[in-house]
Amino acid sequence: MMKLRYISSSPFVRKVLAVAIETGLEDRIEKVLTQPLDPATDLGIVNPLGKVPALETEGGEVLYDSRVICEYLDSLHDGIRLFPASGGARWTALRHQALADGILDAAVTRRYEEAYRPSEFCWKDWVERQNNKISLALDAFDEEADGFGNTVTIGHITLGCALGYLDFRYHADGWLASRPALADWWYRFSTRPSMAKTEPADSPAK
Ligand SMILES: N[C@@H](CCC(=O)N[C@@H](CS)C(=O)NCC(=O)O)C(=O)O
Repeated sequence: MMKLRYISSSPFVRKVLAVAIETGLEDRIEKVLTQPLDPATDLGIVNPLGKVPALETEGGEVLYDSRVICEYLDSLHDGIRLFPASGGARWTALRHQALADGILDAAVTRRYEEAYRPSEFCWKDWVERQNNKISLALDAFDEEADGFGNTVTIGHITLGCALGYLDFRYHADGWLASRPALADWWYRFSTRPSMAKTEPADSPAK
C-alpha cells in the first residue's frame, strides 16, 4: 500500500485523491491524517517542507509535492494519461496546472493571512494582491473554458480543485458569477466521481 499524508480541507491533497480515482488507484492508497500546523506533527520527518500532501510509495520513497505525486500516480496505470506524454497537449496541461496551482497558492496564502495571523497583523493589501491574482487567473480560464470539451488532464483536475476550494472558503465572493463559460464547465465537471467524492471538509484537529 502507498501511504498519503492528508487533511480533508487541503486542495493540494484533493488533487492527489482525484487523480487516484481517475486512474483507478484509490484502493492502493492508505490515508494518514496529518495536521501540518500541529506543532507536534511528525510531518517534517517525511517532508522537510512540512506540507501535505506527501506520499510514501510502495518502495518506501516519500514523494512531494502534489505535482510530483500526481505525475507519479499517472505513471502507474494503463488508461489515458492525465499528463499527456509530449507535444502541445502536454504544455497546455502543465500550464493549466500551473495557473490553477497559482490560484490555490494565492487562496491558501489569503487563508493563512485571515484565519491564522492575529487580526491586528493582518495585511489587507497583501490579501487584496492575492485576490487580484485569483481574479485574473479565473478570467484567463473563463476565456479558454469553451474549448475544454470533455477532455480531462491534470490541468482540469487542478482547476476543479481550485474552484472547489474557492467555493469552500470564499463562497460569498461569488467567483463564478461573472464567468459564465467557466461556470458551465464546472457545473459539468464537478459531477465526475473524482470531484464529487473528494469535496473539501475541515478535518478534526488530530
Ligand atoms: N506546492 C504544494 C503546496 C502544498 C501546501 O501548501 N499544503 C498546505 C495545506 S493546503 C500545507 O501543508 N501547509 C503547511 C505549511 O505551509 O507549513 C503542493 O502542490 O503540494
